[in-house]
Amino acid sequence: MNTVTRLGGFALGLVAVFGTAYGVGRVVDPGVPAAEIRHDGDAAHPDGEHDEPVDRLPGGLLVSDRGYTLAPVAAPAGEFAFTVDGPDGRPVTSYDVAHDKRMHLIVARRDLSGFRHVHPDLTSDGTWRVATPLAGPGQWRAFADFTPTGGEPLTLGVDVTVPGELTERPLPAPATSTSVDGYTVTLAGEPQPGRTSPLTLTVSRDGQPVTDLEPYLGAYGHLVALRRGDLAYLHVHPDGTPGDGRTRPGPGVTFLAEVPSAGTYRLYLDFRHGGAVHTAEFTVVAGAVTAGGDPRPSGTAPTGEPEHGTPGHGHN
Ligand SMILES: [Cu+2]
Repeated sequence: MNTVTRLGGFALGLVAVFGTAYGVGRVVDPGVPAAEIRHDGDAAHPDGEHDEPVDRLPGGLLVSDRGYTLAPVAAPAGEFAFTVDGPDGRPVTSYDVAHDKRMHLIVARRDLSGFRHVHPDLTSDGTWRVATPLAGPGQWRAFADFTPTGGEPLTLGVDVTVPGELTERPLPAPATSTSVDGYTVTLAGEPQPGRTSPLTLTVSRDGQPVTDLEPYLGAYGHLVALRRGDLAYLHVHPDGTPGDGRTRPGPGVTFLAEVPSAGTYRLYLDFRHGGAVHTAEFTVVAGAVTAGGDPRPSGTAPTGEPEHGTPGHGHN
């Protein structure tokens, strides 16, 4: 291969990278409908009844959105504190209850380890306080999931560094079964890029199905999904609620997950049994996968990851 050809190949590679970057930029632009994610049901409403975009960007990627800003504040050792500053620049003091709480604080390290889901207390000046869920050194992402009274539901995210010796934890391989606190939890269903798909998590203990799960946050489980690479925080809705006459307290709990792109995700299921909350974690891959294990961009949404080693890109 001569130099000109090699340069040509290099230029093509650059085009591919910039093409991807442009795709990401379009996702960020709130005015571009290409990145809108719609519920499956929209196809059944040609009258336009549900034409409003459900989401323009996954949650948790922004520290400030729609006039609201997540702001950590100084706190005593062992405590984590923050405010949500509203459009007037002052801490918000009035919130709506969603999933049984006015504020859900989720934290995870950037390597997707250390997940915790806690519920801070609001003081009258608008400061949320909680015993710190940041369990040790690392680069953490903190997500505040809330609905300001009179506003829309929001998930804002902010990076928090806990100094100390950092140990990077490798992401566990994809699996459909995991153990936590003596329970075995299995996962059925595959997230599909660009649309809503059901995921069912089934809980057993000592080989016996658990059929007396206790309600937690208005459901028989609470599922959070974070995308590897940027920790996008995904909307996952329980399919059915306790007392609705059809939803049973286990062993299976079904969620409807909206996955915005092909890629690797970490799922965190909080469920309550025996008076305690347990968290089962899974690594899942959405979309087609290459032999090397890297997800390929799907036709429905950009992954934000340039492909390497693809034939024709001239990297030889
Ligand atoms: Cu919560």
